[in-house]
Amino acid sequence: MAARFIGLYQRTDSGPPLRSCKQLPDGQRSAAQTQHHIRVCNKAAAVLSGVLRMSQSVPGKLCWFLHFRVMLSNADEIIEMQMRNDSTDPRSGATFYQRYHTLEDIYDWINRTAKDYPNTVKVILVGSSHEKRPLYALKLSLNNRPNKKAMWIDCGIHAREWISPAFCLFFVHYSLLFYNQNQAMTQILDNMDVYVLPVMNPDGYKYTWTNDRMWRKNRFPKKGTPCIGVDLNRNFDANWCTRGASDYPCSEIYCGAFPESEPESQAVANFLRSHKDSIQIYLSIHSYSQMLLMPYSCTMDEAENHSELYEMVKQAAENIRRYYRNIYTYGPGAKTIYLAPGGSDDWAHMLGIKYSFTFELQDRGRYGFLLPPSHIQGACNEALTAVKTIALKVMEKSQASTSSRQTV
Ligand code: 0X9
Ligand code: ZN
Repeated sequence: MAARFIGLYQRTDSGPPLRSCKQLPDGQRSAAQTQHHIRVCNKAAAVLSGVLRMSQSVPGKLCWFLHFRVMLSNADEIIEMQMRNDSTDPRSGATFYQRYHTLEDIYDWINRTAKDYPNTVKVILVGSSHEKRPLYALKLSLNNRPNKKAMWIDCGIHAREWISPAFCLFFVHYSLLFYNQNQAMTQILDNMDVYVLPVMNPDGYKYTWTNDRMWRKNRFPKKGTPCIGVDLNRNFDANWCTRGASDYPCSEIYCGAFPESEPESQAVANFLRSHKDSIQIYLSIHSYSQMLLMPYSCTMDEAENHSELYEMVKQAAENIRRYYRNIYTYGPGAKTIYLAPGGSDDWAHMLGIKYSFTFELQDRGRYGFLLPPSHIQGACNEALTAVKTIALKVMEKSQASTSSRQTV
């Protein structure tokens, strides 16, 4: 049975994490921002990232006092609208890249793109998921220069962050369309290949379209518990499962049985390991909260190239602000957001990919994971600005170091 969402909520207390609560009566779906206080008992449910999730009754007698504020009272309608938007609705003027897409549509799009650009786009099967879905990455290679460096971008580690795969699709489209049109893009693609993995967690993504729009983890069925899924961004070997991750399989930040226990994280880690000499930049796209994060998230320690990374995210945020009047915060993950070990960005950095980042795209909480399709374009443009800023800066640094080596 699909989980139902009756609203987006913000907790106004700082009580313990909710394990149990009761469906709100209809009468309580009142105006946004009004404070509510209710007693809730014997329902498996949770308030996660501002979303009050409901499911069936559970035995036991657990009651909580819940204090909350309604942020979005029509979450179910919004979800339905975003799914309807996938089919070509003649009333909607939105283009393909201004809509969200099902996993099947994304697979079709991958094949179509490779067919349409046979000389520049190659499909690479990097692995497969628990439920045996393929993990396809696209390699964009705009010329055959020898010893080209590369950038890796992955999207959709977290299933419910739909803007993330939407960005990967947009980025590929933009690169192919604007090579030789946009100066920055041309320079970047002349100097580096780009690997784009549009959906790193296909099982989870599929599940958000069919069962539970707020699903985050993969779909690993843990034997001996009713709980499913590992948080792939806690499953990499970077201070794995320390503070900021959980070894409790029902947790949203469950780290898995051991580092890279999951086929999805292992596939990405294997690919990066075998291409680490060419891949210079690692980018992982998430949402939401408008942040440009750099290592480390798994420790409060500073990365050895902290200052150059900080300069890059700062400049990227300044460019977004200048061009789009939108605010992004930036800095090392642990200090900017929270301690979160086992993440792909920290692991890639420790592997030697020194320019490693996580972007948290729009918004700052108004719609959260339910970002309306009409915001896709704006969110993607902002992220693209950050990608360009960082890639150009990295190129500038490598060119400077090559020419200084040549002059010595
Ligand atoms: O907690 C996460 O995995 C990311 N935030 S999200 O809301 N998209 O879940 C932040 C990831 C930052 N980087 C690492 N934790 N390594
Ligand atoms: Zn995420």
